[in-house]
Amino acid sequence: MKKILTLCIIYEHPRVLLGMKKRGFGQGKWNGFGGKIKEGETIEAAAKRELQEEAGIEVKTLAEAGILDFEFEGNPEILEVHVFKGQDIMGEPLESEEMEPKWFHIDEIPFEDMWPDDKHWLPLLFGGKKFRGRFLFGEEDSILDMALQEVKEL
Ligand code: 6U4
Repeated sequence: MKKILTLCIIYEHPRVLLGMKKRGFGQGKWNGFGGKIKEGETIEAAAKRELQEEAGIEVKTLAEAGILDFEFEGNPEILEVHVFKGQDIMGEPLESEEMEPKWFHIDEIPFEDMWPDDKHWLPLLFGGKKFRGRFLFGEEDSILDMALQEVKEL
């Protein structure tokens, strides 16, 4: 069972836009913006819609940076997360019911309050690399196993 999700990191050097997730999956963590794909929607269209819904912004430039599979021990469901890098935003980020957006300096990313996989792949995204990865999570979101590699094409 695979569930496809989007995740969008806005990176306009040297600032990075993250959102504090206020509810649902990943609550209490700083994260990119994203969510599920709706029927009939492309993955990129879903990424753009979630940016609008969760942060109130549009982006001129959006490129897929990586694909990550997340698995949870004892759970057959795999989350296939399509990670996008966005820049040239239009509008000011606005708080939504789901997210409180905030700009961070690239040297001050709050990794300790993020999903623990982020510190592994975010540097690749910042460096303009493409990547594929797989993370297996155990209790309290600890990483039990991981594989991550840079790829030429996704
Ligand atoms: P709804 O139904 O909107 O409440 P919710 O349960 O909040 O859904 P949703 O749709 O916001 O979930 O999707 C979860 C988001 O979390 C997606 O953008 C993907 C992201 N995500 C999931 N696992 C992650 C992980 N290990 N690392 C990460 N982001 C992750 O950086």
